[in-house]
Amino acid sequence: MSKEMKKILVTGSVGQIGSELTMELRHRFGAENVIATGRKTAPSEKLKNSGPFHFIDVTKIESIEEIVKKYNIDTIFHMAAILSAVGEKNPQLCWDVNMNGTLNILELGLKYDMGRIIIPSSIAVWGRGVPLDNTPQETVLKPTTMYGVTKVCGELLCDYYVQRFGLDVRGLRYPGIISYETLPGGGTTDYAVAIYYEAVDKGKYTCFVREDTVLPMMYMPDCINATIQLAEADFSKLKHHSDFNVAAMSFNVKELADSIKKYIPDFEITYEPDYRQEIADSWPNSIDDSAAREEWGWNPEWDLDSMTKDMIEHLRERKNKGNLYL
Ligand code: AKB
Repeated sequence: MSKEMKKILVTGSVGQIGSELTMELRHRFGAENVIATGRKTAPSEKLKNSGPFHFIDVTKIESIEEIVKKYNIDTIFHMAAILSAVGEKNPQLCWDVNMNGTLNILELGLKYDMGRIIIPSSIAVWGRGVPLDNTPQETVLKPTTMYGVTKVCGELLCDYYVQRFGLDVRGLRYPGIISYETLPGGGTTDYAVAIYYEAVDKGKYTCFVREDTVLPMMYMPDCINATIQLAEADFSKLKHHSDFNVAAMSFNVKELADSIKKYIPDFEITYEPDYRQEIADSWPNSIDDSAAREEWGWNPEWDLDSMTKDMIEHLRERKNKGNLYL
């Protein structure tokens, strides 16, 4: 049986997923038991005022270790990472943060006999030579971005710590995540979030990938559920560990824009593809997540239209209060 999660550390808690994950973990496990950390960006008032927050640098093991010792941490959600688009601008930084950060977390997991560690992966693990539709769980992993390279290495490293040292490490391959609380930073799938903000703000959007670009996507409530559900799964029942495919929906940009037009009929979209098109083209259209469904009961709830309705309602509410971009 897996050990209980009593004192949880979240790295990257100021980021798009980390910020909402931290709030949900605080809600479920007690605010004082979830220690939020970030590197540079100031936390929102909500994050800062709801529980402990510290600045750390995941590339420096002593900076993480100080927090691990101070709070007697037994569980880590390691969300800090450099994403694909920024990673292509600065591949060395991407390697440093993603690989050394992951290694430091795993080493501390061993040293402090931690109960469980969650380290996410991404659809960026795929590249040339995979079927683009319903991409299988087990297949060749040949990414063409540094971010993808670090995610493949990260999965292998995590699985090595599971097999070699018996450390409880779990991870899932996130698709593009869409949300309205915190803007994503530096990813290729960021257009699928920006389009909603600009639609509500200005009624138009210029997209940096073509209209026929299809990628797997997921709404944030499903993403948070998937992450916590995998964290709570019985470790002894898992056949995979650090590389679960998880899918929710797939659509091209035209379908996304058409879904928005149901709520904002005058919405206009134009296309100016840039270097991120090539990254998007190297990733699958849709993925087979039957292993996640079988091993820990994964079952997404949101589809494109229910997500669009919810996104637009929340963003309109924010715009009316004068804080669309927070
Ligand atoms: C990115 O676009 O880099 C991320 C991801 C799919 O991991 N959102």
